[in-house]
Amino acid sequence: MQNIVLFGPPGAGKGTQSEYIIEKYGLLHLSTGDLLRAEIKEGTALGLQAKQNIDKGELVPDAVVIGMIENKVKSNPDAKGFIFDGFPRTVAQAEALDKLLVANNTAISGMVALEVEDEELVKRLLNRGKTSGRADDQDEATIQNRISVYNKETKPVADYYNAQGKFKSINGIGSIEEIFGRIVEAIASF
Ligand code: B4P
Repeated sequence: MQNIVLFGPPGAGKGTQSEYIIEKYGLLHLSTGDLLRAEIKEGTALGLQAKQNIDKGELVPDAVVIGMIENKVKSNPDAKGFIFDGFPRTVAQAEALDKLLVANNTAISGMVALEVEDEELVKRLLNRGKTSGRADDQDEATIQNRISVYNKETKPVADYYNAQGKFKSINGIGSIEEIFGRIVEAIASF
């Protein structure tokens, strides 16, 4: 089974590149951002709680996202593998994911990190905010908060996989096709 984590700051292109990865490798796409936005759209209790965190640029509590991923992994026993997009975002989430995969007789193959500088992230997200309708993309202070939460809580996840020899970092600036080419090279090295 091939299980890839796509990593990077908000707006680095994780969602964008995931679509190409799914098509090439036939993996199942698990985006915690998409799953949470679907809960918000349906107006579930989980969605209402998550919306309060997301709109402020904060992370949703670990237990909530870990529970969602557990359900998805367990309900897809025949998947060829998974692309984890935007998850894990804390070391506690990474530890929970490792345990979950071991229980399912599999493991993470590797993590690919997209490197993009802050100024470009802000530009991309404000630009997406013009059409996405996402409150967290529309206000520069909220975007800056998302970037600082990433630096504090999410960046250590890269060290977690690096310590396991499962980390590759690539340049996330360039055309979508160029970046995808770099991702394919990184995946081939796992
Ligand atoms: P996510 O939905 O994961 O999204 P994201 O970080 O905004 O963006 P992504 O990197 O996928 O960007 P995209 O490809 O779309 O998270 C949203 C929120 O949900 C979080 O802030 C948090 O509150 C919550 N959440 C999610 N997962 C969680 C977890 N595990 N734990 C706790 N909370 C969680 O690209 C962005 C823009 O850039 C697009 O407009 C795109 O067109 C553009 N773009 C992409 N590639 C480009 C390129 N090469 N050049 C120029 N522009 C490009």
